[in-house]
Amino acid sequence: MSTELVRYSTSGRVAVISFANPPVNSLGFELRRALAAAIERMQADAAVDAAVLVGANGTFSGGADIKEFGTPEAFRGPTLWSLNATLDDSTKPVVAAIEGIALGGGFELALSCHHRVAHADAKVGLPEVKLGLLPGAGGTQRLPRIIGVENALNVMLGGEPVPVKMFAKAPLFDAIVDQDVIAAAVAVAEKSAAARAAGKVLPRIRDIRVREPDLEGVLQYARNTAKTAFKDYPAPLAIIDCVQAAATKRFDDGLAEEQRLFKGLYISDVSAALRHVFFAERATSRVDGLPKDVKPRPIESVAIIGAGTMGTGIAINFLNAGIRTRLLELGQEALDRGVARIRATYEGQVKKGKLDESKLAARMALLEPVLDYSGIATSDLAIEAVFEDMAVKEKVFKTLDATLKPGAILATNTSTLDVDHIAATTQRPGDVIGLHFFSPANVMRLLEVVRGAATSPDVLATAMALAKKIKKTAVVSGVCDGFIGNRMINQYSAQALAMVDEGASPEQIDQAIERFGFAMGPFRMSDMAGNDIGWHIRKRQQAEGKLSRPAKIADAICELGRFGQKTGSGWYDYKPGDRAAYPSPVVAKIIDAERAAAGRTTRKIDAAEIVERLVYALVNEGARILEEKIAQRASDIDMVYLTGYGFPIWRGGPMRYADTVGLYEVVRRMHKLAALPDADTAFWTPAPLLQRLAAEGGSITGGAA
Ligand code: 3H9
Repeated sequence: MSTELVRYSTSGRVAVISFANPPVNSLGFELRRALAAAIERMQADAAVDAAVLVGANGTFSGGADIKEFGTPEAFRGPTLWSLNATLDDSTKPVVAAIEGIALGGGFELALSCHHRVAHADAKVGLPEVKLGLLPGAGGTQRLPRIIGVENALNVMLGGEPVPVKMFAKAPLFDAIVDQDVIAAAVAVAEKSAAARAAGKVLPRIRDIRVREPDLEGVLQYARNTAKTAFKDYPAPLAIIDCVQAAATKRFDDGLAEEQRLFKGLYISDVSAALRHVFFAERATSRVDGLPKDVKPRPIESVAIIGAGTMGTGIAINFLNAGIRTRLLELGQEALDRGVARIRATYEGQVKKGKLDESKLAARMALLEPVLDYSGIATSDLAIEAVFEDMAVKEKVFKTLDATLKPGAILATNTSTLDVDHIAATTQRPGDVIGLHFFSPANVMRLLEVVRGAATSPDVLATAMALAKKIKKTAVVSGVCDGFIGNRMINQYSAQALAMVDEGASPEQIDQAIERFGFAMGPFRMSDMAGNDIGWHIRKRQQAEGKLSRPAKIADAICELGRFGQKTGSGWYDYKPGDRAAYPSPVVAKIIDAERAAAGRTTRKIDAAEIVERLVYALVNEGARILEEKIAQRASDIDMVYLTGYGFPIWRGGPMRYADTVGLYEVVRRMHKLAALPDADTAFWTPAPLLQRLAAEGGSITGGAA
């Protein structure tokens, strides 16, 4: 196997060692072993004086094999550490020839070579921080030596791939070329071998001394920034510690410090969670049951029905992606308002320097305001974003069905309604799909793609491909009330409301869950989204006989017109021009009155209970959603919560969090919650899937707990 991974050839007296491990040449055990063997062969090969290391298929390497992390293979020798040490010990010069990307351990391998030659379009970087790690194969020690402390900190704390051209002035690269990188690297290798033959010492980054006159100041600034910007992440501070070691200790001591800190991060919950997110993000695009040969339909023009906040937000996504977009509204005034809202969004971006005037003009030129359905007849896709009411949606879909050309896809942006019912109102249920955008639709990354019972495979494939084009994280959901995200949030909100009934204040609840890491607690979130939305849903559920728990306090607040930020008051009070939420005496009075009317004895609810009840409400419903196959996999549920609901990314999402706690413990705590005064025992019955996995000692996300 190892011979397939590495190809050894020669160019004159230079060995060209080409390595491959598609798709990104990650440095898994087999490849490391093959590379180590090739370097040894080169050392012993009397016919060569130097070597070039090059990644096959136009890319150097994406770094250590993240799939190996958490398995014994990750550190099975030869490790990256020993591979780099072999290069340090090499008596012949080795040149890294970099095309495409050299990231993480891949870049660290290149830094261990004596020389580096890069293609002008290549990018290098140390993205370990995004996985909750630090560059653990010498990166924290070598990079400050070659590009300086401040630049190295920026690369390592930012984690983004950096175009090599940014380093044109640093001694990082011997050459940056537009053409044949291997030929250029061979030339550098020959020159270096000749210099060595003439008695010159081989250049090694490890032998350079770090020079930073204001080391203390630079490190202090970095630490202060890291403490505020990444408060729940341990990796950035560890990176700064390593850089300090690079600047103050001998190379080998610095390397030992780097390894020690790397190992600590490697076994941390935060890193395990972030690694889970890395794969979860990529797994969302895999759709079960979709034939391999299915072809997405071409989408050249899109129509959005409804020019309200949601419709215009959705339109912006397509305009940004360069897709012709028709915006339909039946009244001129509402249409004008919608167009003005889109323009104002772009103008805001121009003001902030995020967009230039020419792009603004180009995007607005793609927008076609339309007052009549006949104006959208030739669109390839129509997305309805009208009022959340089945009768209204039915009417829209009947009209769309009658107007749009055959083969056009009809999508609904409903957040709760039955997509199958909507599809059944048309003559083309196979062409109907749910595209549930989250507000603000031009900002939020999440898109729930709702697969109806009749949705055709190519319609689903089209939606997934289009989501990628408009840079959304698309998660496939089956049909149910609220789909994945809102169905779960209903349970979470129910617990939040129940805790207010039982004795907690909205601000206590918000603070507890925000300390856990949520971007916003349930009451602040409801005030932002609009309390009338939940009120409207509760009324519908009541009418359908589906309202399991009345929410008297929430209803009373809405009856006063306290819909949230947009009306200047909600669960909290707001001041004009200020988004800060102030505890409301009016709400406190309503709460007291409702508690008294219900004859309740209240109790103090501590932060730990608040967090458990909110998060386990999500977990339990998530498990049900998984059992019912509404979600394809637990990690999809996590992506919904990370990209749509402000769940702390470093906890990996609700399902991953449950695995971190341990499912046995989660179930045990649910039984405890069921035994509390006023508890809804049915609510806290663990989903059968959770019970089974807890009994088996299993995990729900499939990863190591
Ligand atoms: C490290 O190096 C630690 C060392 O410092 C110390 C060690 C001691 N491993 O993103 P894509 C897969 S930590 C395994 O869709 P793109 C990915 O899962 C590592 N697999 O493509 C996907 O698989 P699938 C530091 C990897 O073109 C496929 O490749 N390195 C790895 O949009 C395509 O990926 C990083 O953190 C990997 N390292 O972007 C780099 N990388 O098709 C992480 C990718 O089955 N990777 N895969 O879903 C990236 O940033 C992007 O994937 C990359 C390509 C820019 C490389």
